[in-house]
Amino acid sequence: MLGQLLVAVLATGNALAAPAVVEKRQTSSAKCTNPRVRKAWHTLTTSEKTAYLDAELCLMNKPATLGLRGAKTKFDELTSVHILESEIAHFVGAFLPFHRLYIHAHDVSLRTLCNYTGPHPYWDETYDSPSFTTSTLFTTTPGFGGNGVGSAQCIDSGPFANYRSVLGPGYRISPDNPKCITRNINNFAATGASPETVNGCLSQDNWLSFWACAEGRPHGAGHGGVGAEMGNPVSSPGDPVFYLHHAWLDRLWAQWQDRNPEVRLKEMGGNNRPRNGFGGPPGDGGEPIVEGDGGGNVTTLGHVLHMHGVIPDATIADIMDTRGDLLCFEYD
Ligand SMILES: *[C@@H]1O[C@H](CO)[C@@H](O)[C@H](O)[C@H]1NC(C)=O
Ligand SMILES: *[C@@H]1O[C@H](CO)[C@@H](O)[C@H](O)[C@H]1NC(C)=O
Ligand SMILES: [Cu+2]
Repeated sequence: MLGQLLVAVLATGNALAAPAVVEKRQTSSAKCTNPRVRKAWHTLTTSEKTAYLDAELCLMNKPATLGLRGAKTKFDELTSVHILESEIAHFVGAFLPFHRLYIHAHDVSLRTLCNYTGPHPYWDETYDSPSFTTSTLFTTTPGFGGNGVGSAQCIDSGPFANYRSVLGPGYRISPDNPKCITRNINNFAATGASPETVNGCLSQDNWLSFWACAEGRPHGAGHGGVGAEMGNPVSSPGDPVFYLHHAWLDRLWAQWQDRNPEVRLKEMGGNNRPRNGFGGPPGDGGEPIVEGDGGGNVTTLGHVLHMHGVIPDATIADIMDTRGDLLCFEYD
């Protein structure tokens, strides 16, 4: 069923500039006959960029409905899901699976709550490496606005300059002191997204080594390179750039899977609890629960990914194939 590969070799004069996928599979799913295509931000038209930013603003203007700790808006609720799950969603086997479903929850929210019909964009950090400071993300033409300013590091340009949230940094909730979106954009971590680094991850031959590679320097690139809120492992989705960073990391996994789909669409493993501790949310009933691995501490395809009502929970098996029934998307 996965036997038929549509091989489309990308013609390129520069191998380093194109660590991209070289083959597109047909979908193996009965329901997913026409997958949505996720595209790189820098390739979107001005009107596509504006439509995406407007849809994000729409989530920021919709009141919360799920009663998740502290959340005031639908945008906050997504951040809350990440805060609640952060302890068992990082440095664990479910790291990439959790974030795949989580970015999908963001995409579904944009489409169902805000009538968004465009592609979920990703930040092609390889394209911008080694200079994140000159990325087309951090503009107003249109874009996500620029760097933080002053000692508070608040962004003061772009569509999200006026957004305030009571969530973060970290597990903190400040009902009386909602805070701005902060950034401290820098190029120190940008080499973690270099073509050499990314190709090094893509050439790993098993899941455990691929995951370790991906969660290392490529994952650290966007978080460290945007800095401030994005540098916080718990509350980083408070900066909407998060969703483009993690879509890019998810694309890396999808590209790696596409190199050997028969094996890699089923290949899972890793520990369920972070090895060196992560610190959990304060005792307010929101502690994350590891479920679906038969009580073991090894991550399996049965592992349940919790979305706290934003979208239904799903197992890792449900999200292994982006072109499967549940997700039904692919990367360009
Ligand atoms: C989305 O479309 C529906 C149906 O046309 C409309 O009722 C609703 O107001 C729209 N929502 C937004 C946020 O634009
Ligand atoms: C649990 O996971 C840790 C970390 O991966 C591993 O070292 C340990 O052997 C596991 N314990 C059991 C009982 O499987
Ligand atoms: Cu995360």
